[in-house]
Amino acid sequence: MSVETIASQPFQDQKPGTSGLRKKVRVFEQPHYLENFVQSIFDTQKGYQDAPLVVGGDGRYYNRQAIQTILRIAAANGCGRVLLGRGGIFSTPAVSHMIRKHGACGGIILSASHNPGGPDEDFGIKFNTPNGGPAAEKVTEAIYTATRHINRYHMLDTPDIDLDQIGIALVGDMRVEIVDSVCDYADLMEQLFDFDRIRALFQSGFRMRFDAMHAVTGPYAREIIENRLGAPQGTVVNGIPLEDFGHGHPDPNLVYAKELADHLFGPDAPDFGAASDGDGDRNMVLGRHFFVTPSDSLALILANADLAPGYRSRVTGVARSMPTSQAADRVAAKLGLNCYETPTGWKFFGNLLDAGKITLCGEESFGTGSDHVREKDGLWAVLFWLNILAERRRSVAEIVREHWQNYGRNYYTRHDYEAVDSSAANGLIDALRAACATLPGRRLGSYTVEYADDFRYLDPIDDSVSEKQGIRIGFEDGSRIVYRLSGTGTEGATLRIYIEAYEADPAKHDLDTQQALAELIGIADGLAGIRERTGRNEPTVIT
Ligand code: VG1
Ligand code: CO
Repeated sequence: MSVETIASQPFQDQKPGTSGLRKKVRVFEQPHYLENFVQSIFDTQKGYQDAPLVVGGDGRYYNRQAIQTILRIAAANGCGRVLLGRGGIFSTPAVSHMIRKHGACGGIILSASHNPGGPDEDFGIKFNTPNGGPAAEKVTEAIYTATRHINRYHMLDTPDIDLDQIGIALVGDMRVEIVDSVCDYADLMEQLFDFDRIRALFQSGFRMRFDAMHAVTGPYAREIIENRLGAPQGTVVNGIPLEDFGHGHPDPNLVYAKELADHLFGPDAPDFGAASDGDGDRNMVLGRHFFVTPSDSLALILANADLAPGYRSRVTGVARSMPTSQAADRVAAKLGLNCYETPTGWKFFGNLLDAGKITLCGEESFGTGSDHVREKDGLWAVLFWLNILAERRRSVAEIVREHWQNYGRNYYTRHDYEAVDSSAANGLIDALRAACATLPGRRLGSYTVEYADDFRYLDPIDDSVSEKQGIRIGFEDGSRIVYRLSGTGTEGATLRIYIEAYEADPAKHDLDTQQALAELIGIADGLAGIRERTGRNEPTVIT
């Protein structure tokens, strides 16, 4: 088997964002584009000669082709062994688990997460390190630097292998073990949660709908929720992964998972509803006629963690990304647990999890997880909720309202302006950054600014510093406005504005969120000059 060394040259735009390299499929299809990035991983990482490499993706368009390319490059670089999910499928949390369970040198995940798939849509590639988590900034920087200097890549000239046959295939001398994508992950879930109690819950007539959005979690949810937990067939809907997600947008929120939301707010609503995203790491949780915000979900899981066997008496602390509401902080304070604020993106939780400083973590963007893997985990969050519901036997709405009574309610919303002109978006953030120094002490409507800064994170474990992580404006009563630009979009810039207000009084816990936050929303618009700078009159998506 001959190794070909193919002359190449750098592309200018292979910088990984919040969650890996994400571009249009058309960009990835350019000659040498994917090859350069994959070679840059092998040029900068170690250990692949001895330990296995895990490979899999969310099944979107270009997944299969990319995998064949990756295998040929891996083999040519001397990688000895690959663990590949059947059909090229692995959810992101399942890859993380496989890396950890099999002592792998890392993993390559093919996904653009919640972004649409198809020939004219998005694709993505991400490298995870031996701890199972997304590569830390210094690793992604090294890969990026390598892409800027690359002048060749190594590749084997071999035929495609059959990705659908469980067993062992050879690419040159490299062993490709094609394994069941679901089994190991489902076993892990069974160790963490009380499956007997959840089974009894379903036997008692409890009804749920899980919407897999034609993305990667379909096979996982069917095996766990229907087969192992005994929920009726049909509990999982849209369960077959499709290359274009059935023309959908596999983003589990009230806008893109509208079918599920309508069902949960409709006349025949079941007790519980949930959805996951393209690669299975996000979750949305709904009760009958009730939406649980991701920030509240994190706080509530923390407050109820003792109900799940895998977490009983062992939670050390929690971390949330900076724009996530401070609801979890209140629980941590009351329970005397560690609490950390990190920049957006799961990679920042890795060190805290590895060091045992935290057990649970989450983001406002429908991401929740724990130390069981090093990624956020959609189905895990759904199972945690099922475990809580199975123990408490009360409705989702009752459980959340009671939580607010105990801890107060953090009203929370995110306004996204998508595909904004990049220089206008950068100008807006630059102007806010410049204004930060003048804001403290200023009165804006009924609010007084306490602090204003561009968030800078000092990692408490390895002392690395991440600058410019978003503009935070904190008010004296604990309310906040946060502005940042997305690092996952593939068209222009996406401006995200996060708004939060705390309400202790239970008599005021039933307001409409947008109304409760109306004054702060007006302040946020005014401070940033959104209309003038972006030409937009309203957000593209309100969550
Ligand atoms: C978004 C979210 C962020 C999340 C990231 C990856 O990033 O805001 O919280 O970690 O997506 O999620 P940004 O930079 O667009 O705001 V996904 O489900 O890749 O796995
Ligand atoms: Co995702």
